Amino acid sequence: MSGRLALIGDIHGRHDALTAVLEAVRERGITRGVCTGDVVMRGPDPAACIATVRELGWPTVMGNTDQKVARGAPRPAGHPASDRVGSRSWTIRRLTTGDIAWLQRLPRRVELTVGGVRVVVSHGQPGDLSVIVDEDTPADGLLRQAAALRADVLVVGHTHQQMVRRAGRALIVNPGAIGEGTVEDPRPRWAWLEVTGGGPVVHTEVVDAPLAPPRGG
Ligand SMILES: [Mn+2]
Repeated sequence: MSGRLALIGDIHGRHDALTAVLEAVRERGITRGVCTGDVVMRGPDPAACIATVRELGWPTVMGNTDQKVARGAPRPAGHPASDRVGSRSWTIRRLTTGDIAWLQRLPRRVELTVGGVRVVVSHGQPGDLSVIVDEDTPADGLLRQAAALRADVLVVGHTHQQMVRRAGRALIVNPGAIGEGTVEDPRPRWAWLEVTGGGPVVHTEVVDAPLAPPRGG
């Protein structure tokens, strides 16, 4: 049993970065993938990002910024928060009702199998999409969660930090952010899962693309 799965997420309305990453995915010949959410907000191209992710058809979980935008009810035009590029209200105004409905329908969790390996995807900690999973998350807690979900690989987003950790026999992976890198390095990041006879292996990737620095938060 074998297979490969692209891991992308935290796109944050940056279609230039998304395009650069999907080109890198294509160059690897990978056709299957999942998205850890935060498709929109803060970047300038929310509608294009939704269109591209919908067209990919890859399972996508809801991120905290997707959830904020999915609530709808933007502030009135002319309000300072409405005019700021990438704000919640600004983002909502650039989306169709179909886009908003798509965001509202995003699941909190996605489960799939790649080459016999069970993969579970959640934006944050499974059960709470805003709770961070990172290098400091206690291993025993991760171990319990992975066991409860029967996950061989748990894929998360939210921190924007690329991470591959082991918790017992499970791998805990954050592919990093496409649209909002770290202050030190704003280049778009992604990862891919490879399943061979030896079990699951995660490869982390950085794309050399000239992108604006992150705006934090
Ligand atoms: Mn994010």
